[in-house]
Amino acid sequence: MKNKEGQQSLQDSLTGLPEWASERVMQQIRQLTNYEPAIGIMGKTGAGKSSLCNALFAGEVSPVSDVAACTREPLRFRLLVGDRHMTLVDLPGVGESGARDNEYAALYREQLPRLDLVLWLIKADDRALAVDEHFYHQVIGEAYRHKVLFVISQSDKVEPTSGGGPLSKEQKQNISRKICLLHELFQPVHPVCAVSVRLQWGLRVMAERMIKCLPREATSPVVSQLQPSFRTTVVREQARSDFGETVGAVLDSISAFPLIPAPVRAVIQAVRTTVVSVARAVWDFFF
Ligand SMILES: Nc1nc2c(ncn2[C@@H]2O[C@H](COP(=O)(O)OP(=O)(O)OP(=O)(O)O)[C@@H](O)[C@H]2O)c(=O)[nH]1
Ligand SMILES: [Mg+2]
Repeated sequence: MKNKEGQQSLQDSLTGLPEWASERVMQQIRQLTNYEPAIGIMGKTGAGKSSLCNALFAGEVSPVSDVAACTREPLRFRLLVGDRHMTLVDLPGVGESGARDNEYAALYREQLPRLDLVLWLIKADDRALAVDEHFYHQVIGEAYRHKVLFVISQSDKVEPTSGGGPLSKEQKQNISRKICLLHELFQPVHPVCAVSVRLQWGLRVMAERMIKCLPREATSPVVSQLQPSFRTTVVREQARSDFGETVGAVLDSISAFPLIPAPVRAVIQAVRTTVVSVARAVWDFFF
């Protein structure tokens, strides 16, 4: 219902365009509002992948294991919030022994192009980072590094551990050191985050970072999958602005068609600002 209202407002902002052009714009907007995002999760077994997903996203995501590795092959989970879907892909490999780089490289080459983002978890008290480093450099490769967001998980396990209370000043200092260390080792494209699901610490900042790292067409659909407490103003405004930009880009791409008549191109360019502000205004109807 709301969705229809949003579509009608956008449709109205396109009057003046020939029907074929406005149809085309509306079709691409419908694609944007129905986009199903996909996020990959990596990290050694027990890093806290399932726990983090359950904490961030609304609805049950995947079983949390206390003992043995329960994630071997890429496991796909489809989340449903309202009438929107998102896919989470639990990716295997990091920390496994044996020379299986080629096998994993093939698997990742197949998975990575389809993922909007990869969350790579490193447990706060894990010091065996050579394995992660090796995997990052040998298997992920240059082409996909911009899709990786490193997350230090279980930050409450950083020394000196206290026993369940909030993080001490010393722990926070050691977390900062760990963040610096990861920057040195991986030279990541995006800044490293740190969280503790147990203490519900760092999650809001992490969610904001994640939204910033996503491709523009994926931000709004991911925001609608977040737990309500992480749909902060910052997150929502970023998504709203990204949605406006993607709608603007739709108009630009049509106006760049080689055979488009000059007067039509002029109309498209003239309505662009209005259409983008309408898209921003009706964002809440869609997401
Ligand atoms: N102290 C603490 N424990 C945590 C935290 N997050 C997860 N855990 C615990 O760590 C263990 C492993 O968590 P999972 O979420 O199952 O880890 P996983 O990476 O999904 O593990 P696999 O599926 O086996 O690869 C569980 O016992 C969790 O309860 C945290 O922030 N702090
Ligand atoms: Mg798991």
